[in-house]
Amino acid sequence: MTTWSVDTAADVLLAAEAKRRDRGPITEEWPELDLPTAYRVQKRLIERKVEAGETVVGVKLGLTSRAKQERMGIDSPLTAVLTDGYVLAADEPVPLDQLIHPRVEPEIVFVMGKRLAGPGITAATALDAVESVHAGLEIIDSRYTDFKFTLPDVVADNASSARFVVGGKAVSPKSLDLALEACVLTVNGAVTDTATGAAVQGHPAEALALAANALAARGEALEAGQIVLTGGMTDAVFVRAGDQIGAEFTSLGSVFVTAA
Ligand code: OOG
Ligand code: MG
Repeated sequence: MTTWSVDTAADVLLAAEAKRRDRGPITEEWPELDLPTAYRVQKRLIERKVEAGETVVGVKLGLTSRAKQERMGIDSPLTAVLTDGYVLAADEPVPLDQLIHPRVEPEIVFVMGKRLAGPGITAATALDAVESVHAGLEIIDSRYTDFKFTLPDVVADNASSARFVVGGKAVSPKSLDLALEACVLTVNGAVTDTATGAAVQGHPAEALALAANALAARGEALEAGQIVLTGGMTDAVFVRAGDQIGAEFTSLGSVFVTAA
């Protein structure tokens, strides 16, 4: 029997990640895990990673597209924290031997030029704080069996974060309409899904504004230099040994990951 608290929940999730052992939703054992408490668990989990030597490099949004919301059965966006421990270099294979059941999703990524602090941030103000826009792929790996969770469960699990890749091409946010930016998701060269930036809250800058405002409610802000993953544009695809998965964009360039 686990005596649940913010600390034990963070430790249980970190152990599941380290041991590659998935588990049932924490809310089944600890129904008191509500959304504010879940964000405290997420914060504690990140504090532990920082104590272990990792550095916070940004923020991610999750469940910002209808494709993701329908697949996961949760219709409300969330935020999570990115550390350098999640960074996968462009030429590095997906470390299948360190992950439970990884899935890959295409994302539009922002690098912040200025600090962005809510409340009251609009998409226009948000975009004004962006330095550059990039193609991205996120590798998610829920610590919950079969990716089955409630909103507080997934928030506590730092939104299934595992790895992410940011494309090397930097595009000015002023030079393109991100709602119309198209993305083709490929697995071993075959198209599996397509979307435009409008899939993400109508416009990825709306997702960025949402993040700034949600963070403000918890006394936090986006800092200059931080990376922001705006959320999967399509449903995620499982990655298996030998796969090459690509996100190919109209103007943002392409990113690929391979699994050895
Ligand atoms: C939760 C993570 C969601 C996104 O981009 O929507 C996420 C999950 O799907 O396991 O990263
Ligand atoms: Mg994602």
